[in-house]
Amino acid sequence: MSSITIFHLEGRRSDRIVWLMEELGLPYDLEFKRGDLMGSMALVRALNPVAPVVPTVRDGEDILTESGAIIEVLLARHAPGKLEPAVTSPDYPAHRMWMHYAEGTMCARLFSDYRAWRVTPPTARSPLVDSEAVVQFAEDFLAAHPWFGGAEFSTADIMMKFPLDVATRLNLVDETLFPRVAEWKAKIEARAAFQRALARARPDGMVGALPALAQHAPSGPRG
Ligand SMILES: N[C@@H](CCC(=O)N[C@@H](CS)C(=O)NCC(=O)O)C(=O)O
Repeated sequence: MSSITIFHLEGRRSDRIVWLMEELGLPYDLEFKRGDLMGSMALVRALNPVAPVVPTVRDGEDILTESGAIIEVLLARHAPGKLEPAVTSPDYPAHRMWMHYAEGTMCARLFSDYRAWRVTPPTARSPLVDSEAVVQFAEDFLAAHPWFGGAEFSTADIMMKFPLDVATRLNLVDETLFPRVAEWKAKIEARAAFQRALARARPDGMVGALPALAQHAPSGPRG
């Protein structure tokens, strides 16, 4: 048994931690009920009844939640200096920003639009920062940088794959408007570690996928 156990739901944010471990070549145990999201959640609830969310990771005596923080803790403890730019690198500030943007802004905006647009399909773009605006921000960054961490593949890419998949899979944005994001996804999906992670984390593909929206907001200027 490894000291690191990942409590997992197929196709959800815990994929990030499985992928991280595959990129690092570190051993880990994976806990989930194959094809049974409710059964997998029951395992998490038994471990962490107060805050049952996925991913939850047991690292020795510690129970860790929040995927970005889990990645930072696992790297600092088990692979210092790997998969992130040094603090002295010019890439460091952007890497940190994307590490936190993925959940703090991108997932927040995507899921808020998803919930609202499922109830009332949008006829106009929001004057606020909406799904198209957050994906455009990513597209613009990738026009000038090969990876979200700058020059090299990093944990910022691991954080950003989930929301950028959500944006297109759930039809929150028109995928054809974001060719740099599409190229980046293709590069990610060609990585051997990503493919190993998929084989382990999603042996049956997506399980219980949320339905795609019938309609997203019309693209173009906001307001
Ligand atoms: N910001 C958190 C989000 C965690 C989260 O919401 N995970 C979802 C699965 S992707 C979950 O646990 N859903 C079950 C629930 O909210 O009851 C993270 O990055 O870990």
